[in-house]
Amino acid sequence: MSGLSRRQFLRWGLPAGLGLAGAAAAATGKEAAAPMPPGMAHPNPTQYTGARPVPTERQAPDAMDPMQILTAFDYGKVTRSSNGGVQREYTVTAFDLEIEVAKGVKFPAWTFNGTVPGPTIRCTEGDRLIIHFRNEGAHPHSIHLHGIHPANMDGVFEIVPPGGRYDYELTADPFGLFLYHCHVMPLKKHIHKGLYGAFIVDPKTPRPPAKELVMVMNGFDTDLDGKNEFYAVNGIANYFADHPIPLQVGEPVRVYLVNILEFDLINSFHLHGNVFTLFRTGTSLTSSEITDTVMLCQGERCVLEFTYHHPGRFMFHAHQSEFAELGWMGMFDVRPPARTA
Ligand SMILES: [Cu+2]
Repeated sequence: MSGLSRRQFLRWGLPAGLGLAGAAAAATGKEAAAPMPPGMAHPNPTQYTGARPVPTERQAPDAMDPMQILTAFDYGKVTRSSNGGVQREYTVTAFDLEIEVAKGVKFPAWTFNGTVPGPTIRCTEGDRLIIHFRNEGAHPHSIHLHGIHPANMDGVFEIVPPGGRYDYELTADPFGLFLYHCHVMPLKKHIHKGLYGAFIVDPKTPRPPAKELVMVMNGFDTDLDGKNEFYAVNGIANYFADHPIPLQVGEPVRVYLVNILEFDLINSFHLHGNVFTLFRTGTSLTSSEITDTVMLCQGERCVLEFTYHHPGRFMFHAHQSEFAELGWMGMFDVRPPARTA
């Protein structure tokens, strides 16, 4: 994190001696807040409350389902203004939840809406977005979105304490594949514990129709030694090896690929029996490359498009063999083309 540390934020933003509960009171105007550093004023009032976490709209699933995450898009609650503008409202709640990250292996995660990764937030460029964030976890958190937005919507300095709330308001810009994650220090802990998700901004003229899949590449340090014991796509090691993704010969497929893997410098995606058209970051509709392997550092994304020519089972996996062997491996089950009578 460049610029101000959280400690500096607390020092400048609050009367001396106040903790996070005090921060909450100050920000709600119950006590006079000290002046903010330049550029850190809040045109939109924060909703820190400082109250104890009270479960509200928790909708934790019974179990993590990477297949569901693969095709679930949260388009928010849509309202239209008189001039035809689209506003989308999302509710994202952070809370702590033990999840199963490999068969029989539990991990004490910090989640957005009860899954790791959190919901895939989706919209169209130019939409007005309001993300109602509630922190019902035991630690301070935030939502840092990638993309263009005002400084106080960046989720870096406006740290939301347990029991607190914050509304992120922004106009979706530009189109592309982005991500969001908590930006509270120590960052690698808040990310690796599970606070991240994909953020898709569609172009105004939609991409061509395709079967669309979200793959968030992640990992888990289950023994807290600063290294990952398990690697995964959408949160459970080897899930798509045990549950192949059904495709059809001739069917256009689009993968929104996000790398949020902590501790390891790079990650990758390799497709068997095929090549894909690569759109780095998804911010252009012109492809940069046709390949079968792409490498991403943490936070990088790309859109992949491909169509299978042959039926059968085809692997996809990290081309770091170690990652593949520790869970980052899946299968496509490509079925013959549907017969027409
Ligand atoms: Cu956090």
